[in-house]
Amino acid sequence: MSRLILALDVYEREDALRIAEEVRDYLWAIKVNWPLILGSGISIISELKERTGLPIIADFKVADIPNTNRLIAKKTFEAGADYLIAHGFVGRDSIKAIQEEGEVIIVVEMSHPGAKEFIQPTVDKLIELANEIKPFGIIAPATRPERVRYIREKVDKDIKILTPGVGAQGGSAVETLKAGADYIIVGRAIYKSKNPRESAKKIWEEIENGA
Ligand code: U5P
Repeated sequence: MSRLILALDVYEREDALRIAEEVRDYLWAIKVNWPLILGSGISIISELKERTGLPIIADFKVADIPNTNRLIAKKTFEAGADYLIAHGFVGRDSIKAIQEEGEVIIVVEMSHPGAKEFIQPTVDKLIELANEIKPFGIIAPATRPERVRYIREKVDKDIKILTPGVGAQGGSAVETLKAGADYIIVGRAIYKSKNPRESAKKIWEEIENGA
């Protein structure tokens, strides 16, 4: 099974469906984020699922009180999403409210430079939270393989590590997998390329040969 996840951050429905169909053979899942939902509506989730047959990860980075998290989660899973990404820093009760509706993925450390300001100092507590409530997976930064290694050592083996930051943000798929990541998330390096299928194939081959 592939270990590549496409971050499909385009606005237009037609672009999203075309790119998804072109690259689906090299993917484990498709991640949708606010740009696509705001551009094309929530129905794009079920359309992508029908066209590709792949799991859909809704990267809404939900960060609210338990009741609002539950309301958001309910609609997201009803729309066909298989996983919902949420922030852990809002506390256990907020995450548990999502888990009552479906599978959650918790952000433990983000990939951008600013993640060092507030999120990185909180990582140990977020790992503790993950080990306690056992989400499907957690998000860790492909831009900092040494942090992926640190997180992998501390987080339970059965919790998957999903890592954005490969390609446009400078991270390497092979280095990130060697550090212990389970899945690589790639957006611009695929959907902005002249030939998304070829670009996805190249990264898939790198993953298969290098990990
Ligand atoms: N994403 C990150 N870093 C994080 C969490 C999520 O890049 O720490 C998301 C972005 O919002 C985007 C994708 O959807 O992963 C990465 O896209 P790209 O940099 O490969 O284009």
